[in-house]
Amino acid sequence: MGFQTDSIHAGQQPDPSTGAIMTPIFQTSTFVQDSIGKHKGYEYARTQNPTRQAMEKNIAVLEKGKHGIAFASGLAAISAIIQMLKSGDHVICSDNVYGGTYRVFEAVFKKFGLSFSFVDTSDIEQVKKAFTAQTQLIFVETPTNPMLTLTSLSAIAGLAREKGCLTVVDNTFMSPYFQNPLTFDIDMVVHSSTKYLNGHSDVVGGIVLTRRDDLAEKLFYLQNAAGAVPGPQDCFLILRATKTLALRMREHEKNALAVARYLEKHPRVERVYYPGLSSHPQHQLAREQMSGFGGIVSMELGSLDNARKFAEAVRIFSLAESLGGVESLVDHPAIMTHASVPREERMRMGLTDGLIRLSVGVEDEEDLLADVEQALAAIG
Ligand code: P1T
Repeated sequence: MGFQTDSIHAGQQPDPSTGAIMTPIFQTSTFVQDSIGKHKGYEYARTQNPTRQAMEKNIAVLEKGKHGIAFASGLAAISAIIQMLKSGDHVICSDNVYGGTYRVFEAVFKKFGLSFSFVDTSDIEQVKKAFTAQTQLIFVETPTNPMLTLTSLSAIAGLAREKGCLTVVDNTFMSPYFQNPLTFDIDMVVHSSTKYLNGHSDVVGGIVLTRRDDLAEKLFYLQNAAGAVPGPQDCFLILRATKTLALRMREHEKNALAVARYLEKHPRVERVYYPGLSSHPQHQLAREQMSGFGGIVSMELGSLDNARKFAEAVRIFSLAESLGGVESLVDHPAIMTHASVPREERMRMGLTDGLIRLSVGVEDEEDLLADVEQALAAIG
């Protein structure tokens, strides 16, 4: 089936007891059993919930996977992946990941004897060098948040096969509509479904997708055993939202490309980061492994003062953390989303105090361009 047909139908059937075309919100914590140990496949709502299962199956199909395992947030999903490891294991991670991902690895999991090397995974030689005898996992964000740097999916998958370790790609920025890492032989994909999958800035959620039965079994075990599950209403909202994912992503991309092209010509903007621009150093790789370029554009405004003036002047864009909703947002990564990354690390990656990240929404293109124009003029 095509992506849009799957997004509307996969994982869902009319409710057998009523014919309701939409999967009901099974707002229940437990399920009545016919006799001791005799039940309809549902025992307790941390373990199984029909609304959650429909959402998991739907997104598994969209990511060209077999299993979806949902969590209460993107970070809960990432944490479940790390919980598959044991004390002493080593993880190689992209140096520019979401600040919260960096923080949970460094401030939480390190205490349990795991170690993490943050390297520029866009350079496969650096990944090779980071291997130790204990390396069990490579965690890649591509494109990265917020520098929009790409890592070659086939290079990472090939190296991991050679070395016998697992691979994870955080595909939050592209959504399953523009990139499917599992088709490149990546073992697991993770999403903050808070972002494009839900798309309406009213749910926090996360999900892991995989083709491998052995990994799914471990993740379902951790979902129940550690218990960071999403509630049924949030699952319903995400399931509703994926029906329009393709439509939204096409509009996000159209507007983002228009904004990026406008910014590229503006004298106040020192640099624009967007994989859809031919000036992006990895534009060719973007064309090879993604079917589009997404809705996030970052730009260098030269100083914190300029960034602050821009963020205060926007009228349609709102200054807020998060991304991927239908409404446009502005983020200042250094002080907001990536504050937990040490300053030297940030500077090395170009994540400066003058960097602004735009999550370009699906409002009218001309209104967004006019807003950006007047906000840049406010810099003076
Ligand atoms: O917020 P949560 O649902 O827990 O997801 C964490 C997460 C994971 N991966 C990526 C690539 C992300 O961007 C995020 C969350 N990011 C933001 C809140 C942000 O504004 O960048």
